Amino acid sequence: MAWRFISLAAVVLAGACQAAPESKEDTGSSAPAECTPGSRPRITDFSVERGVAVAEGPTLLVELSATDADGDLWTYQVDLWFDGVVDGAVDRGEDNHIAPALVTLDAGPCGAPDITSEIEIVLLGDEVLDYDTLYEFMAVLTDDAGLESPPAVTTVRTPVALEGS
Ligand SMILES: [Ca+2]
Ligand SMILES: [Ca+2]
Repeated sequence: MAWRFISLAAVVLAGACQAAPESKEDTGSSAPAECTPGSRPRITDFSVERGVAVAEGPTLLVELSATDADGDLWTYQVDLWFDGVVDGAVDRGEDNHIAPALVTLDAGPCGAPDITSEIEIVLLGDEVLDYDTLYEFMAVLTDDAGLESPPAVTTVRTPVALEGS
């Protein structure tokens, strides 16, 4: 189906390549030896806010932070779903799914334990997301190993239509 919006992803990587200064006293090299694959990522912060108006229409700004003990968020994907019923849950359907592109960071295995992602959604029309309407959004983050985070849910009221649109 043709989506009436576009998505842009940007990322700020925090805490990359910092060996956790835990008690184990290795000499020499650091993090990788402690990095055991297989932990699920966890979303630590998730918000959807009204963004700005660009030429194509008003935008929503999705901000999401996540952490993963095994540091494999150097490649990850954020999937979003939305619905209009604020009940703390959103079905994983196809018609209510927004799938921004995969994000790949310049960090080696185990080098990306914490990420913050900003995704801008441009509302190009009212066929998918109505203007000036309260929606519930759910995010699920998938790490490099394909492990999914537990879902995070938030709400946002979409912007009003631009003049003349
Ligand atoms: Ca992981
Ligand atoms: Ca819901």
